Amino acid sequence: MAPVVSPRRRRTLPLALALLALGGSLASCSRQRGDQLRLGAGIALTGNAGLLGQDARTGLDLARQQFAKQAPGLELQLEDTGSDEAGATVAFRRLINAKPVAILGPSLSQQGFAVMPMADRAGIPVIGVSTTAEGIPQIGPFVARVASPVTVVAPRSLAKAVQLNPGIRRVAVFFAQDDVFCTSETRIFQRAIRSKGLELVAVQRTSVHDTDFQIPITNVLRSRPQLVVISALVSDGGNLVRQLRELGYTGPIVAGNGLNTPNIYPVCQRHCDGLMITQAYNPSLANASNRNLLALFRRGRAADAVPPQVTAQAYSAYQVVHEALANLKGSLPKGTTLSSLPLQELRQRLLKTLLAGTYQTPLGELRFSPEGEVLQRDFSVARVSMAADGRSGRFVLLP
Ligand code: 1QQ
Repeated sequence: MAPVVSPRRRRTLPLALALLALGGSLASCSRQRGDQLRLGAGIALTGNAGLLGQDARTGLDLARQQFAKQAPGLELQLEDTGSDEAGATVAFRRLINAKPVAILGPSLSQQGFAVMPMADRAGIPVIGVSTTAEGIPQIGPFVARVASPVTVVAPRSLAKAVQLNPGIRRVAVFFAQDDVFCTSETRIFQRAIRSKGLELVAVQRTSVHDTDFQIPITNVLRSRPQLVVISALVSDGGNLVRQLRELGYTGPIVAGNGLNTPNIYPVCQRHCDGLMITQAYNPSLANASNRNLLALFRRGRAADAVPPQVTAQAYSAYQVVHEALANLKGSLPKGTTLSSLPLQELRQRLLKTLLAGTYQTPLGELRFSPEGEVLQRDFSVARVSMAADGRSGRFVLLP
């Protein structure tokens, strides 16, 4: 018996069939173009480093908007790593199982040494967005980063502080001993202090979990430092800065990359004023990529709002992967799609193409060493300038 078709269904059936056919041909068309690839990202959205990871999330989101209409299409899978190794391990396991073409992240070097080897062993290119400790690219052949290392970054803020305060002789250092980025950064700071002939009058260990610094600060202030240099993360570092000022320290403070976010404002408030921090991002850079980032960032914000460094780094990481995939696609024989390559081969060729490329990003021109270390040219040093109410501030780039 013929199926009973209601008059309404009879009218809509041909249309439905036509749409189905069109959908099918569109699907096979997009498969043919090979344009839908998965990009993983493991970022600290919660915990102590969440305040830095939020900046990265903004950058990834803006890059996704910017490149949404350009081939190849990337589907971004973002996982929260939390701020420790255990959270990062869960997030990276999930990402690896999702079979991405590459993974961006994690936020902290401390997490990177735990999870980058996982991606490396799986043969997945993993691009550090904000991991600046020494040794990250050396983790394995599939590991690279867009964040310039402490060896390049840290000495600049110290040199600027000394240039602006030529009378300085006595320097005290604080560092969080339970974070590998902090121990790496303080090593570079301390080397730079000694090489300038300055006296290291105190080296004080703290923890990223500390909130009360009264005792270590009291000990350090006894050594009468004329400059304080801090390697810590956002919450502990911000509290340390605030308590240093509350306990009477009035000299200059150099802070490391762990405090490099406007999200420190609610933590150290008016006491953030004057902090000196090296910047791998200059918002006034006049290239097309930075103009795009600024325009996207300013939508729904003040017309002169500027993205934090980590936002620009995350945006750049996404851009580099996107452009490397586009370059790779261009090198394939006509008619060959990226997704027609076996996934492992695609990842290997992506890595090779990525490391060989030159990219005009919001961080300026980026290239990579064969080992995956980023080669960046442009840096500056910012001085944090807080409004009188202690709520808002700016990172003012020093000449
Ligand atoms: C690192 C860092 C972080 C503090 C930046 C988010 O530089 O862990 O290497």
